Amino acid sequence: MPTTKQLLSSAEVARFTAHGFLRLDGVVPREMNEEALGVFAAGALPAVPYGTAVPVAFPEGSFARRLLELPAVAGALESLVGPDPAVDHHFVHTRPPHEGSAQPLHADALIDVRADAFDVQLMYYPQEVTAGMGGTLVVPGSHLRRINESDTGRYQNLRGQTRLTCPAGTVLLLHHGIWHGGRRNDSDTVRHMYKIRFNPTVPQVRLWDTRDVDSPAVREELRRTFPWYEQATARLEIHNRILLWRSLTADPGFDIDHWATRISNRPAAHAASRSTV
Ligand SMILES: O=C(O)CCC(=O)C(=O)O
Repeated sequence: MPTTKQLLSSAEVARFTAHGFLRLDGVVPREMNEEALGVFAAGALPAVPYGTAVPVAFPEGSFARRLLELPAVAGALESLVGPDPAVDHHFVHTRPPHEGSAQPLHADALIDVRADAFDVQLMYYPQEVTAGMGGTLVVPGSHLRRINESDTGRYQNLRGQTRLTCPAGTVLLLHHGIWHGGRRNDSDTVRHMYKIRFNPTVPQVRLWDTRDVDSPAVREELRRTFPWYEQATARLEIHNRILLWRSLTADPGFDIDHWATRISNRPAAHAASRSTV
């Protein structure tokens, strides 16, 4: 049945599962981008207690609520974190012109070992971000490599990292574990990025348009490796994605090249549990 919401496809969710982020270029209209710059410059965002429901955090008609109601944003968010997520926190990150130093590479999380749930972070850029403005650095495929917040700060550059340049009105949706950092703003322009972190309130299972769930594109996305991966450890990254995909699709048999099946095969344990029934 065709969906009226702009939900993501399975291939797009698989891409998110492999990359750890999804990019929606220029989805916010120009008038809203102009309005945002005024709202952010005035520091006029309300304080939101952790775990507040979206309608309470952002009343109808507020800037944030309208941002979240844009069909492309609403559909992608619902596909990843589900309907009615809670707002963990929100913040406007402002990089002043010629600020002199970059933010160290980090993840916005302590070691987080959840294998079947994740928070989604929305990053919204109301201006065009040029190379000189120090766009957000993201390390694709880093989100499932569990780290402790800023312990990655000693890494200066990793092969395959991306430094965001984008048109005004771009939104990124990121897995909470992604390694990222604000780069140094060498331009004459203040750069704003508005971030909202969302906690799921429902199991993150088949929340998107699953009509293409068996398409070869899904496996192609999940197999992807990134230039900074070690030769062997790359397999662990794919293994972790398999586990996440099993959980997201409620398909405990999903596998790539038998990797997860092989290392979870414990016939003796199964036989013992059968004999106690
Ligand atoms: O300023 C940026 O581009 C990124 C900042 C950020 O995500 C953070 O401080 O956690």
